[in-house]
Amino acid sequence: MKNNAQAIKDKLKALNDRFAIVATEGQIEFELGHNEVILAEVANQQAKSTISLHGGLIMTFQPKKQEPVLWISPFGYLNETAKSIRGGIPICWPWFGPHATDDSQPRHGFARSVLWEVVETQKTIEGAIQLTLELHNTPETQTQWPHTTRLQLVVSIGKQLEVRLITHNRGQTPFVLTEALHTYFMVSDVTQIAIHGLEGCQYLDKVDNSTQRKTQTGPVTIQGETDRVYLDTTADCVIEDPRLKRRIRIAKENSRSTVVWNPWIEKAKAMKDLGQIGYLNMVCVETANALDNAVTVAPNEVHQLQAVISIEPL
Ligand code: TA6
Repeated sequence: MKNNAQAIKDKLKALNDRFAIVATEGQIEFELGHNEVILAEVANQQAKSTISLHGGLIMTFQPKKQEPVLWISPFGYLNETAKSIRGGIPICWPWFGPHATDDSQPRHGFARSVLWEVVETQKTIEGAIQLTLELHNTPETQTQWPHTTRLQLVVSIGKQLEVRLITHNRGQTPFVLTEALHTYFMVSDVTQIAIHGLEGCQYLDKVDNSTQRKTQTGPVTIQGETDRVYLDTTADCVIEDPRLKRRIRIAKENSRSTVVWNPWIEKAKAMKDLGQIGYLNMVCVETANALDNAVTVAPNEVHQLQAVISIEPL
């Protein structure tokens, strides 16, 4: 146990020696969080953010003089199956939802529940801090995903939050993946918000067993359990939050699906890590490629899923 603690301390020191940027106008440092998870703490003139190396989870993002943009469980422990802390931006990869053929595989893939490696930190000319994490094949992931891939997560923290999930196919054969930046947004009261951008889109409604395609009329509002995969949409989404007097804009690239999820009261109770009223303060609007929008990546090709999250006054 002592050796393990020392090994983590040594790792932390090595990360800080190599990757920390300490400057008055912008910095990134590595610290130890709960359960000995290493966290990247970013703070600059424009925003602050915490990113966990466990799962590459962007836990928080808060632009200067603004309320937090992401919702994160106040019960910030790794959940009962140690998949991920609920909240922030879990990475669903290389599949979204249940595995297509094997129920014993974890929901939403394995990227959110394994350790990522830091490969680069830098300060951009705009003054943002950029952190690049990488996930390599291991003997364990190879059994779940028998393809030679390099997965990178590039996170840029500035006035806006930019997230790029980059899949490199380093093998000899094409593969098909589904994926999502499963983003939990903080809202004042989920029953009072409106999500724009999906008007006229077709969606599969998991609450209605996804039996038929439905068409969205008007903005999405949440008045009960909501679990929808909107297909064939590349549009920006905007969460309008009158009480917080803000709009959250989610602009995306190389994403053809948007998932909207709120578990509502009963499911939230069963989940334990949402708390009594957690469901009221969160909504997931996920930049995704799911179901029919699965992506094929040819050998030596790179696929880059991107979301840019920014705040506008209302
Ligand atoms: O993206 C929506 C969804 O697939 C829902 O069906 C819901 O269960 C949610 O993700 C959370 O999944 P998790 O495995 O993190 O509990």
